[in-house]
Amino acid sequence: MSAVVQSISSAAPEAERELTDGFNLIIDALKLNGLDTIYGVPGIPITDFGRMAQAAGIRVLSFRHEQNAGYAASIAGFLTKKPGICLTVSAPGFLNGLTALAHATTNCFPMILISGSSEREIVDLQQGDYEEMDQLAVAKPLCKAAFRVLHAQDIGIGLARAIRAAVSGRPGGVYLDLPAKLFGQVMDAEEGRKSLVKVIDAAPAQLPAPDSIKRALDVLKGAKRPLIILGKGAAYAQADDEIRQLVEKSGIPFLPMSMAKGLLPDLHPQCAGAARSTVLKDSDVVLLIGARLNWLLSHGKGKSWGDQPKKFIQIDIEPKEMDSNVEIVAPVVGDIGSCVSALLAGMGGAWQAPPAEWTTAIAKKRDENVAKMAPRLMNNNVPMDYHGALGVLRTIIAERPDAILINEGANTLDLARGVIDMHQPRKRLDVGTWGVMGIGMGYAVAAAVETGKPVLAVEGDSAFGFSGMEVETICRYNLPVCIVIFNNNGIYRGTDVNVAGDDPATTVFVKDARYDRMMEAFGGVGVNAISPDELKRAVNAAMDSGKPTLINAVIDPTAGSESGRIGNLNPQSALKKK
Ligand code: OXT
Ligand code: ADP
Ligand code: MG
Repeated sequence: MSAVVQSISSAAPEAERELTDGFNLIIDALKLNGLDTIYGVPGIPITDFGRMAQAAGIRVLSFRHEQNAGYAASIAGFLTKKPGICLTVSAPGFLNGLTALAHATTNCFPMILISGSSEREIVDLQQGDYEEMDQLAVAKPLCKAAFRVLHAQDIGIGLARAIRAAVSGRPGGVYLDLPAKLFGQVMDAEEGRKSLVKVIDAAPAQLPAPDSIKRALDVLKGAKRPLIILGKGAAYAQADDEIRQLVEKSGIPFLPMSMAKGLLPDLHPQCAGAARSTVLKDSDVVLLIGARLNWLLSHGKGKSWGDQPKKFIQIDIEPKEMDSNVEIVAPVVGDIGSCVSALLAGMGGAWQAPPAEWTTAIAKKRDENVAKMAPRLMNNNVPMDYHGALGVLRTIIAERPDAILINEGANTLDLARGVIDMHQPRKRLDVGTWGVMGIGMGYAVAAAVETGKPVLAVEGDSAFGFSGMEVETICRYNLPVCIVIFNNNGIYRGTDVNVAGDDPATTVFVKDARYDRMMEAFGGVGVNAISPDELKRAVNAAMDSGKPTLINAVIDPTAGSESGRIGNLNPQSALKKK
């Protein structure tokens, strides 16, 4: 039911009118479009709006910092295919949320950042209003679309445009600017109701051209060493059955990008995750499904891809993505569900499996790598190394395949990605396209809220620090989140020394810090674990109880390497080597 703010009566009873206002119209518009959760931080001018939204049945989760609320909204978008909503105050709150909006856009997650803003007349004359900033102009280059609503009667259309922009085509972040004055604007309730828009078919199917399907199948048929790469776009698309059918019917080995792990289980016989270098180098035809040829795939060229000629087929909803780094010989533009279905239909009944020589070579490499890693995962060393600790977590995720794994850090990220097998789609959430630190607690809150599943957040000690205050949020909402901090006393390692003075080196933290006590401060469970056995017991207890838990896992400070597996990206000073 639409909210009605008041009824005013003039002298004549027939002139009695129901009124609504900006506050209520925004709430009604969100609800009408099934947007039932808001992640944000209250304050002028949106405090009352948050209260009223909560009273109207929208779940409003208050964070300690807008960036974390924004990351929560971004991953809510990824998990649900509906735009995640982040709500902030003006200027500084807006800017705090903006990093997450840019992150959503970069990662192709649908999200709407709604920020209150100060008085337009004063802002535009730069007369020094409270939290003055031309937020629309600032947001524009960092998101997919940006809109401002000045009149209550435009709220419905404004939100409809924001929703469509966020979820249609390549999903991304949208900014919606709501000046303070808008909230209190009053209008006739019936007119207000009529002004709302229920967005129909916000992300319509985009069918691929039949020629593009034929071309792709022709290239695939000619392959001797084909490979399918699944990216997080494939996970986002929720076309899990079609993708599985394509992989299994074709018999082609597949390589999951990190957030596509589990789309088909990592233990699937066709999974080439543990033979990554081999398949990139030696493949002759590569079918990309919802994965860009960006830095994470070495731009499709160079040493990682070997010197054999490659042919790329790419499925993507964004036509401009094609040929962005190397030539795409068979672009297939459309939504992944439709494209994969069309490929399946075109494959017909009899599809020639790839040559056994290729698949057995991959299986051999994979088995070698797995066998090499296996004994390292079983160690019970004190202090723990990454492998000992991760071996335990890998078993826990295998036993609880529907739990959501959140992962950030450098070594903590790169090693966990390889060690922890995923078994179901969209269960691994991590730093994404930018390799950004700080997604941890925001993602944890949203993952728990949106899915109702238990969450295990595996965090480097540095990574955790970017959003650590949200442990209070996790306790406040009593969410089933277990945080494991791989505490090696610093960024990459805890052993750096400043050779020139008394200050600590730039990458080290307070030695032997007890992050578990942060959790206890807010009523959650804190555990200090020094061995893999202790870690296992503590995580299992947390996952069984569903109580907010933080485990300080003490990791050997010498165990990590600079920047994990991407140390090659660090520029080097030639002078240093003199
Ligand atoms: O085939 P080969 O032989 O090559 O072997 C490969 C696989 O086949 C094999 N493999 C397996 N073997 C056996 N069994 C299994 N199951 C298996 N699975 C795979 O293993 C190898 C490797 O496989 P992988 O990992 O798939 O392959 P590879 O070559 O690594 O893949 C390349 C990439 C690029 C795809 C991959 O490396 C990747 O996805 N990397 C992402 C890296 C990333 O994003 N890193 C985060 C950023 S690092 C840095 O920027 C940090 N900062 C700066 C900072 C950031 N980021 N953000 C902000 C806002 N401010 C500052 C900071 C501050 S990290 C950081 C904090 C770090 O400290 P922490 O305390 O948090 O963390 P610690 O390091 O733990 O201390
Ligand atoms: P990864 O980092 O896992 O390699 P990327 O973020 O680079 O994945 O790529 C995701 C790609 O998926 C983007 O190019 C995006 O346009 C595309 N994409 C997202 N959703 C869909 C969809 N429903 N259908 C087709 N392509 C999609
Ligand atoms: Mg660390």
